[in-house]
Amino acid sequence: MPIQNFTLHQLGWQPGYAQHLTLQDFEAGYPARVVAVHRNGLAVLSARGAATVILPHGLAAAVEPAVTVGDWLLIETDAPRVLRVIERRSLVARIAAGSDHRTQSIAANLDTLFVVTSCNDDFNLSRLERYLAIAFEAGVEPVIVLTKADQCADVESCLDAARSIAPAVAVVAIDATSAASIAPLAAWLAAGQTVAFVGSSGVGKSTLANTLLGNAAQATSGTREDDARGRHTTTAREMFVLPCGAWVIDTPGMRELQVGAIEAGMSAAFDDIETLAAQCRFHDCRHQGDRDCAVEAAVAEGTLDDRRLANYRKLQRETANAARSTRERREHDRHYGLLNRNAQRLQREKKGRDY
Ligand SMILES: Nc1nc2c(ncn2[C@@H]2O[C@H](COP(=O)(O)OP(=O)(O)OP(=O)(O)O)[C@@H](O)[C@H]2O)c(=O)[nH]1
Ligand SMILES: [Mg+2]
Ligand SMILES: [Zn+2]
Repeated sequence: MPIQNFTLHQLGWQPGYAQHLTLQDFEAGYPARVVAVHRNGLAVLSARGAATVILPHGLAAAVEPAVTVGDWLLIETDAPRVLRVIERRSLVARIAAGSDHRTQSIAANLDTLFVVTSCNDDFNLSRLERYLAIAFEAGVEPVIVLTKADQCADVESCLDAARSIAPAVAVVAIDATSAASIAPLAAWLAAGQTVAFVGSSGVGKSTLANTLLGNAAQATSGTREDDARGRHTTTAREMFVLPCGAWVIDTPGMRELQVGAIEAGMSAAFDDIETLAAQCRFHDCRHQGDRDCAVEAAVAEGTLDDRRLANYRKLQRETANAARSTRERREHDRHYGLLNRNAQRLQREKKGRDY
């Protein structure tokens, strides 16, 4: 693809970002958007074109979760040096696989999160609820995309089921391999908009990205690897522009998507349960055999699905665990930071005595 110059507006810049910058910031540097994270640096695009920059250690350590695709940086005017990471408008994140419960960034500064699942094997309401809670927590509009509609005998019941868990969220069923079929997605793909695809491996995220790209360069060249079964699977994260001017972030399918401390996202995704909970007799009702529990009454009446309640409980537990781990890690870091500073002070005093 020829190197293209984009205006800030085309890159997705919005006036809100400037609120966090001073006049001095604009004199010292210019905004650039992270379009790929490589081992040897961050690929950025700005009104000046493409560049690769390295995030200084101090800056990297100060931004948590880490800088990711979609982030905006302020780059020094006369040198390819990052001055600061511009405050994010939104961040989609999860808890990294492994034990230490750190939050891992998926994509920053999105306008829309396409939650992709297929109408067949992958279709799972509890998984969809999990993604919706993450999108709401991030402050990003979710859209549920049901792929492989061409291989499903009863698309309508998939659509109805998806709508039943989130009445306010748009749901579209498509054949990701067909350009005509994906036309309904255009509503979220105006120039300068940034969207990401998330969902299990094999549901068709990259296929959809390629169909959106049409005859433009392949969305996935260089970012896919054949796995043991000869399938193509997305391995890297990058952002690319569609012919319509929208930016797309394709992500690798995640086998286990653990949620962080997403209290606000949970309230938005499960507002029906939280409204019911407000009517329970006891304000600390656990909705498990407690007296006069409005939530369990709704399950008994058949107005609330017990699958949905079980999933809500499960996600609440994950949220509480994540919040506790973050608290514990902060305390741990504070404690060791203090020990370290004391050790350094002792060393300095000792040195002073030696001379
Ligand atoms: N018939 C049909 N096939 C599809 C559709 N969407 C995806 N496929 C096929 O499903 C397979 C997997 O699609 P990918 O686009 O690689 O899936 P992915 O979500 O990017 O997977 P990961 O990168 O592993 O996360 C490919 O063989 C696609 O051709 C669809 O809507 N209809
Ligand atoms: Mg893929
Ligand atoms: Zn209750």
